[in-house]
Amino acid sequence: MAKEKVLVTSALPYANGPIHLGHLSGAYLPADIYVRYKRLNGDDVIYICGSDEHGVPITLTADREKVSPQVIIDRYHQANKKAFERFGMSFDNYSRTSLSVHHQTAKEFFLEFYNRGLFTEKKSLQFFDETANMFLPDRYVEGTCPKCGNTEARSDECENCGSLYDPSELKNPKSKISGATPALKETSHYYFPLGKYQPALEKYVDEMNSKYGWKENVLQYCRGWFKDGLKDRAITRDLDWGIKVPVDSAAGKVIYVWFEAVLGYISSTKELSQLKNDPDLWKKYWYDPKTKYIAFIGKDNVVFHTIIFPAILMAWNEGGKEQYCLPQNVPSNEFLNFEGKKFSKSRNWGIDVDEFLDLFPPDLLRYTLAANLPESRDTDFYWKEFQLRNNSELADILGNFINRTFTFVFKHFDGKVPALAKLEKIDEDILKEISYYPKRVADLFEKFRIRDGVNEIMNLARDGNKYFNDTEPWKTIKSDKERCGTTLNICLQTIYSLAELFSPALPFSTEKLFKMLNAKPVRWDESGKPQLKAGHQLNPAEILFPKIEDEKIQLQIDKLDDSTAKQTTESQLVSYEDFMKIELRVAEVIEAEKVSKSEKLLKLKIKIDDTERQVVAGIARSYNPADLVGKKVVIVANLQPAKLMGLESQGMILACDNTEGGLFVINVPENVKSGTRVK
Ligand code: B3M
Ligand code: ZN
Repeated sequence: MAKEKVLVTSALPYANGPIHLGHLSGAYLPADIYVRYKRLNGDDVIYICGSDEHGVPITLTADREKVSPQVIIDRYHQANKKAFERFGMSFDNYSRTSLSVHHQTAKEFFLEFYNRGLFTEKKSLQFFDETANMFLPDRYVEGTCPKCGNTEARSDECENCGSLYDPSELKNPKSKISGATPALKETSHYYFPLGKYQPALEKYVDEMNSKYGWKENVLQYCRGWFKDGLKDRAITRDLDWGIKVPVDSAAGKVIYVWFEAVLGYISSTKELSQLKNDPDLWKKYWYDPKTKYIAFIGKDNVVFHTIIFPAILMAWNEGGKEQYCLPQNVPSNEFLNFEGKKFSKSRNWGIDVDEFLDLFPPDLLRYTLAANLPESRDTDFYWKEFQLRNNSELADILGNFINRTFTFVFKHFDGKVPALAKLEKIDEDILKEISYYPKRVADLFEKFRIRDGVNEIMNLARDGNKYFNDTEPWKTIKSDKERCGTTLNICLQTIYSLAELFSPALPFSTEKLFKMLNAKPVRWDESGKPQLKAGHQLNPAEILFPKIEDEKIQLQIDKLDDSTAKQTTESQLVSYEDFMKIELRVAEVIEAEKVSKSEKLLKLKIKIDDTERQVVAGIARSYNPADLVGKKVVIVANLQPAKLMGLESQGMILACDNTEGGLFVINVPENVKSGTRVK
């Protein structure tokens, strides 16, 4: 295929919190796999992203933490940039919208339109918080969506049904600052004439779809908005934080975050030009009508990328100056949920990328997410599935095939690629199969069916294992060494292809695999042909995908339960009287033994003053029963008795867990007598 010039962007994440797995699945991992594949394909690709650092999500977080927005964006820009790196995101540039190059770009667009008289200035009623003495744009207000009834809708946008409306239409509005019902107060804003562009936008969407096949979910959204009729959109806001409106009469107003954030793709490319000392680099992509521009996003961002951003670019292009290219495709993913529920920072449900990568290598996560991308419907991350994907696919299929082949070649052929002798049908069949793979996977990747592409590659590893089994090298090594060599040669060629095909999804492991093969990647379409010459020296194998033990996964699942329990208690304050109802007492352990069939539980006999009781405690992983005897602990003495694994527990021992999941009792000083009340 001819070399393409490809510009790829992923939605700019707000720098107001850590990146979690849901983000990765939505707009980042699929884009990274696509970009890495395109690079191997020999296409001319740049991959652009950065932090979105303006708008109400940032100021709300800052308000909540009582710090300035600058503190928030500095913290999360750095943290997210680093997390993306650890995850193996191969951005050519990760910029931030607080940079002056971005402010200038946004102002340039604004002024161009302003000077051309494109905007209208309109008075409208906006929510206003009397106590905080400020206007409440966007997410500062929550209420019920006038279209779908979602009770967590924002002042003029509903995440649930994707509709946009006028603030005065929102039902039951509440201020996020004071909780009060906000007043509507008159203010004046500049409006972008979106309605004027509707015919051109409809034509654009139709044309792109018929040429490049847009995803059904994206088309549905677009058709919905077109049907409702596009309305003019206010593109300024009454806020302190953001890009000041570059017009004297608009003091105290900033450019609406969505108007400027999408321009962040352009300014991030400009920054890349500066960094590379190639001032015109960005123009080579943005101003070339042949550029294939692909914008990866999550489904909540569709309207901004298929309607608002193209309209802004069309409006610019009408000025007759340079012509920006518009997105050719907008692969938008549905959502990834976590263990059956939505990710939620406030409800402590989910896991951040950084936390995850402290526990497991990035490729395991990349594979699990890639194999289950929410491309056509919402999907879920489950810890058990993560373990299964690693243990029974990466380890048992891919890893096992690589390992048994390498072991055999090192044992019987000195780690050198054996020669090919006469081919049998089974050999020709698999060689043919391998040769189809690069195109088969490329066709899927080109259609943004990244999940299917990645799952397809694992089928080649399955084929490899089957071929190894069917050709029985452990037998032929004794009966016909030449035949044995031939089949192992073919196994190694298969592994080479796997290394190349998997490299976009598993960049870290395949880098190691190429080292083991003592070889480099070739162009994508070449990777289906045998690449390893007879006699080529390999490097010793290492285990690429160790199995994950049940306990390590259980620990994560247990943690989830803990955090849900924590939320309910943390959210309610208790009175002193209520606290005093809980009778905490020092007790001495006099007997301790393991509860059979339980890894967690110990049965203890304890003494409070002179009375003895039986307590069952979940501390077996952290203590030897014998070491507990004679130890003083704190116990909730007036807890209703409960049965645990059939054993009565008359009270509960206070203990705290550490990050590794150990549970440790609270230490009581030596000189405190058993029975003493703890307050
Ligand atoms: N920051 C929304 C988000 O992080 C927004 C995307 C901007 S793309 C230009 O979900
Ligand atoms: Zn709605």
